[in-house]
Amino acid sequence: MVDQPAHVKKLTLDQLNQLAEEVRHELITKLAKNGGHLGPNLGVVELTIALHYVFSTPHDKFVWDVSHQSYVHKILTGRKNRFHTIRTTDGLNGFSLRTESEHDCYGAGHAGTALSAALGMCAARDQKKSDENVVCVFGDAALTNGISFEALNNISHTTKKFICILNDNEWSIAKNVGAIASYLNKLITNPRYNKLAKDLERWMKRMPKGELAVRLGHKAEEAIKGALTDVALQQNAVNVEADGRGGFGSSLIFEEMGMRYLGPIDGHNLPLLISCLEFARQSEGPVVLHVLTKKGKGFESALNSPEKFHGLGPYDPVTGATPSAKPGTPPNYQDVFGQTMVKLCKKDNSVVGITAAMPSGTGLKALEKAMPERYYDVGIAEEHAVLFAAGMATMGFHPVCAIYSTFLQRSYDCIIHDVALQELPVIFCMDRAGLSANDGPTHHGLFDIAYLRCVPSIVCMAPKDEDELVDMMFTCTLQKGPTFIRYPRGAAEGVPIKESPMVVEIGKAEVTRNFDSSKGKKVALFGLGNFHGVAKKVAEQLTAEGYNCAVINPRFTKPIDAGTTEFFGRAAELVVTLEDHVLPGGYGSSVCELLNDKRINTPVLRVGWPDQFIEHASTVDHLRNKYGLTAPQIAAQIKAQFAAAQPANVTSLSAVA
Ligand SMILES: Cc1ncc(C[n+]2csc(CCOP(=O)(O)OP(=O)(O)O)c2C)c(N)n1
Repeated sequence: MVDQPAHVKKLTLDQLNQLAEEVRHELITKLAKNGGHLGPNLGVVELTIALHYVFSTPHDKFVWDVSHQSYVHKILTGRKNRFHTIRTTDGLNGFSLRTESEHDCYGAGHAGTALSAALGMCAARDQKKSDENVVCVFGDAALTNGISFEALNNISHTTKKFICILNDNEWSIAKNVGAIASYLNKLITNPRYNKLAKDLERWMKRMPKGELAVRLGHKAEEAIKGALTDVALQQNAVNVEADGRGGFGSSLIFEEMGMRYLGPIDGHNLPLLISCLEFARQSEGPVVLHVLTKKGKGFESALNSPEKFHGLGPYDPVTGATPSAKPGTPPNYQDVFGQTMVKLCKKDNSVVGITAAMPSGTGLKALEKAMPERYYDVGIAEEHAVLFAAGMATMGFHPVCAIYSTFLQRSYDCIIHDVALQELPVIFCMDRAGLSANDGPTHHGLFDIAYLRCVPSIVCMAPKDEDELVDMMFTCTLQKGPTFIRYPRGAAEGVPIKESPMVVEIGKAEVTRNFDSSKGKKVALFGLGNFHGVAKKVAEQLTAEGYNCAVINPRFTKPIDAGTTEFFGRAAELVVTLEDHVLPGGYGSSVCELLNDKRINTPVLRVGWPDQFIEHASTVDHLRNKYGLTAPQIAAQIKAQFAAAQPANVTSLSAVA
């Protein structure tokens, strides 16, 4: 079994090609049950094998951007036996994870981080005067990210030895967009930039009898020459005027940044990849190797539908068919969002939709289809998306930024400095607020209430169901300042959506169940967003056990409803807050602050995620159960609160230490 880099190095070219076949089979068959990032990984099979052939991890460092394409690396670094567990409870993580393997030198999940992190490693190596090779693999879409350019700007000033691999498959999750995508296309098709063939040929000729060819067998040398000729022929056939402006531009951006550009090369040609990587390894000065790959290579359905197969749930490993939703399944929040955007845009000319490379994930694709002129995909550029929205808002628009809670973290300064400070009516729709169970900690949206709660003058909401989401979206379009709506991943509650949305009064909670006249202990349950449903279940159980429960749908995390909170704070014997968010700084914290400010002593039980990074798991239910967030577990906690003895009268520090 080939499952260690050392094994890869011993293989002949034929065996390496066979390994590529086997790895593809492993990816296609093992991911079928639970899903995963199939397409991107099928695209980097040869590249990853070649990397492990030429370099030696963990001594050498591979830094994968986003790292959703690191499955092949996992298979080749001792994790083949556990590969079928990927993205499931107690299984492998779907991204690089430092704690998972010594071969994962850097963790990721968000795009655009690899170049900077890898450059930091190079600087550390140079400081230490050690000799590790640092290889950074980043996608053509990750290159649209601002941080990538901040790193590129810095590389040649910082180190002499840095190997970047631009894995260009022309796709982000959707088709890559923007000027950088067009630029890369020019590089691929412009014969003037075909520098690799000359460089590489010269280098190969210098090798005594072709060292590489000796190792891989003579076929390798022929294959390399063949591939080089292919590249040259393909490029020569292209019209140099093809960009429509009399040429292809005048300079190579990477070379202007002080890096040596090699490419473009066929990223599925193993001997060519190996020789280029060997060449890059001995190069003096930072190098960018431009590798052309096909997302989904080796699986017809994935090749035909790169967007669907970028990341998906279970599928048929032969046909690629995915199961259709069971009849009666509620719509996903993202789809309700997308359809509502179309309706709002039709009614209100000031509304536009903005996505940062996530048209299908956010549901904004519906707007792209229905009203493309009101839709903007700005690439993987969340900061830019927010600033762009701010600019539009200054001109009377209500831009809707559809950005996952976790990715919006990156736009924090833009939210404060550009949107909030200028009181601009940008609307933020934060999907995946809460858990993204099989992705794990890089993708859970568990911090947004806390990071937004301290920003002055903004309004933040969380709907209890899809009908309220629509009401809230409509309400946001009527506001004069920034508004935020958080809602979870996946299926909504299955409630009917009203024909016409209603305005939600800002800062007003909804009491969905009041205390009754019974003599039971009074518990006020403030269930935020999707935890409103949990609060209702807790109330049902406790009521059956003789408690007197009220349930409140807070709707707003900023401003919270002071009147309703104060009323129930005074009326109840125990206040319980429930939220799909970390406890520190969350909604429960704001309730505690308010009750404290009003000198109300009613105890508060805060229910939410603990102060730690939550791991990945097969399902949300598994994690809720593990962390005590199911209705019966919460009911038990509430009963324990009443049963708990009064705190001792503390007179010395050591009594509490
Ligand atoms: C900051 C951030 N925004 C959005 C995403 C969602 N996302 C994951 S992969 C991806 C596309 C990456 O495309 P590319 O870098 O070209 O790599 P490929 O999948 O094509 O190999 C996107 C948008 C993310 N991971 N991080």
